[in-house]
Amino acid sequence: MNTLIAADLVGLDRIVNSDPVAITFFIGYMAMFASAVFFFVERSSVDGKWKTSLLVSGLITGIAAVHYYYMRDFYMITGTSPTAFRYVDWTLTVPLMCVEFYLLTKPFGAKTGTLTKLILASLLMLITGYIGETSGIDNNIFWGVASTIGYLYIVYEVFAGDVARLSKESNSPELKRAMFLLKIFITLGWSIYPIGYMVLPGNLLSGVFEVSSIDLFYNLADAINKIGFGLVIYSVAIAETNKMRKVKAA
Ligand SMILES: *C/C=C(C)/C=C/C=C(C)/C=C/C1=C(C)CCCC1(C)C
Repeated sequence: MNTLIAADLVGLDRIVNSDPVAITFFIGYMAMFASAVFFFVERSSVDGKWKTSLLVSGLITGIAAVHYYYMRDFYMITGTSPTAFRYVDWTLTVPLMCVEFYLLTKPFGAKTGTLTKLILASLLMLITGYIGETSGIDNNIFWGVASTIGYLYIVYEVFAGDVARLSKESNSPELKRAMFLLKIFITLGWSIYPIGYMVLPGNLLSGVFEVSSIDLFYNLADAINKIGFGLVIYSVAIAETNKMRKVKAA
């Protein structure tokens, strides 16, 4: 068979023809996969409770890698957004990011109630977001606003609620720095998603970008937030591990 025809069948022509959306799916998949391997392997370099945090980072990027594998193929074959895969991915990975916050603040008395509130808010955000993306042009602003309420609640918890209060009680500068960076991810990094959502027909940015650019926003945001978030956790885990080892050695 002629190789061009074969490439055409699996949609590889989109990459050959430098379709930016296809390329970001391709790179996104490799980046998530490589990060998952990194976090799993690095578990052995950190102590005790930090192993769980790195395990969760590995799961977040690993689950995303599997979804990107399917989303990439879906996009290359159909040329449309893999919305259902996207939301299944987020429904698994966003609650796991809430678990990361819980694990960080647990030594200072975080309760599972806080974790439950964060997870419920993220489910509100994602379920209404999914309805908004799939229910057509008339309602997507309404559902987008509903989703934003869930999002703002998470921002509130991290800046002024339980998570903020508990991390203030820590006397570790490393943990405080990590919390500061995670707040930036939640406010700036996560805000890329609603901006992407607004390119949908009938929404505030429709017409400014092509509809397919929603996946450019989402792919970029996922890489920043899932991998970046994991690296922040990794750096505090390494710093705290080294500190403990020095104390033990002295
Ligand atoms: C790894 C995946 C992450 C961190 C996904 C985060 C997703 C959001 C913060 C999505 C937010 C949305 C809104 C705030 C309003 C419009 C609909 C959404 C779902 C795109």
